[in-house]
Amino acid sequence: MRFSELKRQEQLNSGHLACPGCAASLSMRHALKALGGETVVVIPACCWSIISGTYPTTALSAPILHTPFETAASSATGVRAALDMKGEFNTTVMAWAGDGGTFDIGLQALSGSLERGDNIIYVCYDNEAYMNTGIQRSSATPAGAWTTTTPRGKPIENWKKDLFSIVIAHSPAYAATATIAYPDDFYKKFEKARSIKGARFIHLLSSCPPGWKMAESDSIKSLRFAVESGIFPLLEWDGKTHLTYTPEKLIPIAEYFEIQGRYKRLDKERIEEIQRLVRAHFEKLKGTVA
Ligand SMILES: Cc1ncc(C[n+]2csc(CCOP(=O)(O)OP(=O)(O)O)c2C)c(N)n1
Ligand code: SF4
Ligand SMILES: [Mg+2]
Repeated sequence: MRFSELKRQEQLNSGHLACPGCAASLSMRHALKALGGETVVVIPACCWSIISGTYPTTALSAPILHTPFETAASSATGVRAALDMKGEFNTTVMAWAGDGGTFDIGLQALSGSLERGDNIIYVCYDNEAYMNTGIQRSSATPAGAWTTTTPRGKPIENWKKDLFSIVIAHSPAYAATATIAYPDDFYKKFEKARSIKGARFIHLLSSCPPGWKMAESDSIKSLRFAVESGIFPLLEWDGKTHLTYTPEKLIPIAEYFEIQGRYKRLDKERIEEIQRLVRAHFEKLKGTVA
C-alpha cells in the first residue's frame, strides 16, 4: 500500500516530548502505522525514553517496555517469549533503539538475538550521536561531523561503523535501511518486516535538528539529501543486498553538509575527500548488488 493511501490508526498521540523537526518521532508514528495491529515497543535509554512521556502519561497507544541501555534486543526477546507462552503469536515485538544503544552498548545483545534468530523486529533510529545526553560521539557519527566530545578543530576522522554489514553477517530473516523522507519505501519495508518471521532489522537514518545544528524546517530535506548524495543508500537484504532506490545522478555531498552546522568546520579538501569515498562506495554498491 502507498503511504498516501494509508488510513490506519494513529498510535503516536499529541503531547509527545520530541523537539520540533525530530525525525525519530515521525519515524515511530509511521512505523507503528505500517506495522498495524498489536505491537509492543521495547525502548532502551535514548531520546525516545523521553519522547514517549513521563509515567503515568504516555504519548504512545502501543504498550512500551523501558529497558536498560544495553538490553533492547534481549528484553524484546523476553517479551516475545512471554507472548508466545500466552499464545499471543500475532502481536509484533519491536525493539526501538538509538545508534548509541545499537552500534555501541547494545551491539552484543543485538548480535546474540540475530544469531539465535529471535522473532523480533529491531529498529535502530540513527541520529548519529548520543543526543539525549548532549550530542556525544558514537561509532555511528560520520567522518567530518562535530559533536560535543569532538576535540576543537579536529572533526571526526573515522569512517562510520558499517552496521548493516555486521547485521547481515548474521543471516537474519530480513534487513533494510530506510528513512521517513522516502515514505513509500519506508512503509514497504516495515510491512515486509511484519510479514516475515524471525530476526528482522531496520536501520533508519533519523535527522535531529539540535544535534545536527540545523533548521527544523530542513530536517526532512537533510534525509533526502543523505540518500540523493549516496551517503545513506536505501537497501534491502533478503539473502542478497538490493538497492531499493537508485538516484539518477548523485548530488554533491557539499549540499548535504551545507544545511548542517555540524559540518561547518570542514575544509574544501576534506569535503572533496569524503565526496570521493562516498561516490566510490556507492558505485561499488551499484556494481555488486543487483
Ligand atoms: C549504562 C548507561 N550508560 C549511560 C546512560 C546515559 N544515557 C541515557 S540515554 C544516552 C544516549 C543514548 O544515545 P542513543 O542511543 O544514540 O539515542 P539518542 O539519545 O541519540 O536518541 C545515554 C548515554 C544510561 N542510561 N545507561
Ligand atoms: S535531541 Fe534530536 S533525536 Fe532527541 S528528541 Fe530532539 S530532535 Fe529528536
Ligand atoms: Mg543517537
